[in-house]
Amino acid sequence: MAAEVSARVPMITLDRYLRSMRPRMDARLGATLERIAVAVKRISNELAVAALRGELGLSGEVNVQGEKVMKLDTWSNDVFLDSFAGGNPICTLISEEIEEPRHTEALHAHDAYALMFDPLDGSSNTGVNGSLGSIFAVRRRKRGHGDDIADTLGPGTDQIAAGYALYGPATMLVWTVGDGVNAFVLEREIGEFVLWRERIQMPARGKTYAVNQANAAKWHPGARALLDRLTGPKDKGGGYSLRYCGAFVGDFHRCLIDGGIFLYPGEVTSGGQSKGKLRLMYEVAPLSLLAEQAGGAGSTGRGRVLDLVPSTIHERVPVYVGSAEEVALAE
Ligand code: FBP
Repeated sequence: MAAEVSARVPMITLDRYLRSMRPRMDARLGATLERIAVAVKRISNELAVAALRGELGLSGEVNVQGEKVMKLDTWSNDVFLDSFAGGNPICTLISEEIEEPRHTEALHAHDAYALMFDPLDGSSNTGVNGSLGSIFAVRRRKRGHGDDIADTLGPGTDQIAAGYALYGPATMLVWTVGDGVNAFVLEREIGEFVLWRERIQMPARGKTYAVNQANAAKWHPGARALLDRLTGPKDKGGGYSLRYCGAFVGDFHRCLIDGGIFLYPGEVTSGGQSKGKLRLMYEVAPLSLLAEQAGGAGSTGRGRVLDLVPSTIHERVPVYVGSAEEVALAE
């Protein structure tokens, strides 16, 4: 009994861990991650009872992407906006659910960051109690920025922090500030995120691939060739199993822990190559930074995601992300 109890005593909470990273990590970045953690706790609690509160299903709205918005998309978006309403240190908010960037009222002297986020990833899973997530990234804003957000439209290497929350059997918060990937689990008894693993290394090679195979006929032949290889005979580099949960975060997390690859290829249209479905600024670039920080990779199929310079905040890109060997094969 004594051994069992003492084994559970060391508990490194998120705030304690962030404080231990100072001064090599900017305190404002720590404050931002703590605010995100509060938003994630609120969303996690709400998801657990949303069905009982009649909050599943469509809100009747259509977002800037032309997608039908779930009630929980809107709710989660409001929680993120509320968490950063007062500015300091976030002065610009870019969300999947809002057409234009939202600038916070009070511009404090040391406001210097923009937060881009997907408040509820995998929202088609809300009605079926499937995996869901939130994705975020932080970028610096130059002084005297105002409403012109050109300074946030740099390559993914400009991200100074990125991460996601995974709402599964456990709620997890996984993030990087450019110094490895750390994962925390929500300890509901005390309402704190507790360190689970730090400096996670993604296996160089996996055994699974995640893709909506139903679109294969519309893909670039290279993407189909990849699928043929992964599903081909084991002795020819194949023998992979398909695992697809319908939430980018859930599929990415599997790659992070067990290796493998997630892909959402572009579709070849009469007008040439389409851009795929997923958004660069608040889905693909943040998870590609995490992949690289864990020894994996993120590619568009033609090159490194983090080198891409977006032209708009809601830009879509094809993505191949996960273990280094599979992403290299995809390219
Ligand atoms: P949102 O739910 O945030 O719009 O994200 C897009 C997404 O749901 C990803 O999470 C997921 O990987 C993909 O779309 C699923 O797309 P499809 O239904 O075409 O397989």
